[in-house]
Amino acid sequence: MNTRFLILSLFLQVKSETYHGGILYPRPSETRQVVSLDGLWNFVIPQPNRPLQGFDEHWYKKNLKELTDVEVHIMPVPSSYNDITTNWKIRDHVGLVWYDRKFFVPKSWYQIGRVWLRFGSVSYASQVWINGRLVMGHEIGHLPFLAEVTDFLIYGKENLITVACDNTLLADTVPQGKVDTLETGRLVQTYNFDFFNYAGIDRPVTLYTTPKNYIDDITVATETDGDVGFVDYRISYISDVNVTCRVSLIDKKGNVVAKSDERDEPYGILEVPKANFWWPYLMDPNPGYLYTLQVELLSEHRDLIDKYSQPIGIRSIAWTNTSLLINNRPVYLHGFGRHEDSDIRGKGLDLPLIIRDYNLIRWVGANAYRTSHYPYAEEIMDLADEFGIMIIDECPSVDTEAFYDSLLIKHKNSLTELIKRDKNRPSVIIWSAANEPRTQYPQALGYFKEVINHIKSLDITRPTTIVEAQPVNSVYSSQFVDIISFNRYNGWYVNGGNLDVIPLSVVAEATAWHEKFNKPVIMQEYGGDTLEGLHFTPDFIWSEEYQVNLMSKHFQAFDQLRTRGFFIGEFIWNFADFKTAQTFTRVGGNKKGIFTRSRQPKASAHHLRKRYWALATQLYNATLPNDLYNYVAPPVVVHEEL
Ligand code: GCB
Repeated sequence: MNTRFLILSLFLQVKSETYHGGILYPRPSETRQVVSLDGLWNFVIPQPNRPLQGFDEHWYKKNLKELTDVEVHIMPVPSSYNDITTNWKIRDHVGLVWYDRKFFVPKSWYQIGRVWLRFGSVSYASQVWINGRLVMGHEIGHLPFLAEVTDFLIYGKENLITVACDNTLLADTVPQGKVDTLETGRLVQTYNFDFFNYAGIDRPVTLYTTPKNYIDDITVATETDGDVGFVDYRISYISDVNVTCRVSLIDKKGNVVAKSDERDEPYGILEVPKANFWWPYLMDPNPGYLYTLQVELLSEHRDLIDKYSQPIGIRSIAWTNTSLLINNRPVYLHGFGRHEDSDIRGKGLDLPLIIRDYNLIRWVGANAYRTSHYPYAEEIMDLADEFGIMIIDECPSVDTEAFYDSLLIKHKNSLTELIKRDKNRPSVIIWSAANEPRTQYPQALGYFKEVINHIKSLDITRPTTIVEAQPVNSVYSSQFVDIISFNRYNGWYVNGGNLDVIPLSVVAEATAWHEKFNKPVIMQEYGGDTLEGLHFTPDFIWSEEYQVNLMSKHFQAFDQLRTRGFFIGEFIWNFADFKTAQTFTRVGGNKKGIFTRSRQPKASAHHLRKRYWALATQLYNATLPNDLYNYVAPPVVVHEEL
């Protein structure tokens, strides 16, 4: 039996009540309070032969801790649940799992206005109850969702929150998967994408308040002209009284540098003379400059009703058929494909890990990465804004094999939610509609035409891409995008063991993509699996030497391509080793990282660091770090012949 059928049918019943407003990140202010529900939750998996046990027995009305015929675990939130216990049946479970915890709501919140419940993400589908009453449902992982819960709470008392979470992937989920039944009757989840299908409440859970009349959403677009910055804003609010919106732009020192005029309309353009532009890392000594857009909802008598502060960066993006420009300067992207992945917590948000990752990204001299193959946590994106790392923001569509109408609807929904979430981020410079769909099928034509049109209907300020893996002459999709992206594993899946062929193949393929579509081209993935500590000279596949030499051959190709004017980026696969499904082609996961899964450098990381810093020096005059090269000998002095 497929457990998803039930959860989805219930899901449909609540769908019409699902919240359709903005999904602003919960931030405390003079008018808003935020309380975290992260911590240790109770966790239960139904009995193996009773996948719907939780629904049959109304677990959402009970304390999971008191159940007697199932094992109750303690589960940290946020985290993926798969690798926390010692039980493979939990790691490989397919279908519903249940979480609950108690929490206290202060009496002072009674009639405070509104109380909201927000999940950073739950993978894959979920339903949420408070005190036994269904509050909301959400499908598609890696994206936030929220609902107003004012009338569901008991004020000044303990409350119960219950979450049912279903990790099943089918033909019409984003991403697609398939459920098979083994001879023993156990369900197994299969999928073609190459990362472990981690599940659970993997991002923060927050309860927060807003006044009854409140700021619902903020949309910002910025432009630059000389040293003047322009901030175009639109505020949406919910109010049953007449209100105005006072908008102020505040710099890092706390000075108000621009503000709305006396009419305080919910839209307008702020002009910032001598603006500090948001620059990418290494392009400017002061990258990632962020202002605060302070929005105040005011009553007719100018009393403060609600206040929300949104970080923004002032920058422009433009693109031609050969280049991508930030603040009117062409950029060359040098970075990675990545994953949200680490030991034990899986895809769960982990602050020490994400700070370590950004320290490594900056150490290695990368200026960009792609959120392969799904949207990353908002806390991760905040750091990209702050450090000036350029992001290709990918929705969760990966390895789509068949194009159904029902899938198209969900694919578009995932983009609606992603763009709603990330539209104000200066770091986001390209929307990626999908990774490696089977675009050689004619159905891909109508499908991707609609997907790209959908993105354009939501945001025309950023270019779009689809990351292709099919040969250039067989794709039905890339005609619709602004920037061509392709993945190719020369020296690995293609011509494994034959590194000498790489420069020729890469130059030929990148050139063919440009000639066919007349658009800028990025190589989004190249690389080879490498077991740290395995050494061979001459190089041999899987060794550290092989990975280094495979990279050098690509660097030669990239440098040739850079002279041709249309090649705008190189992304190695992958930043770090990561877990995959169990298969004979993967030894403990995918090992194409230049860092290990515990974030230590392989030889390739040192090698890549020399290239990325050399590029930054050549292109943007960045100063080389003084530990880039180890001392070997005094510089060789060449004596002129007498
Ligand atoms: C790809 C995929 C990526 C895989 C990678 C590999 O083309 O986009 O998800 O992990 O190849 O290592 O096979």
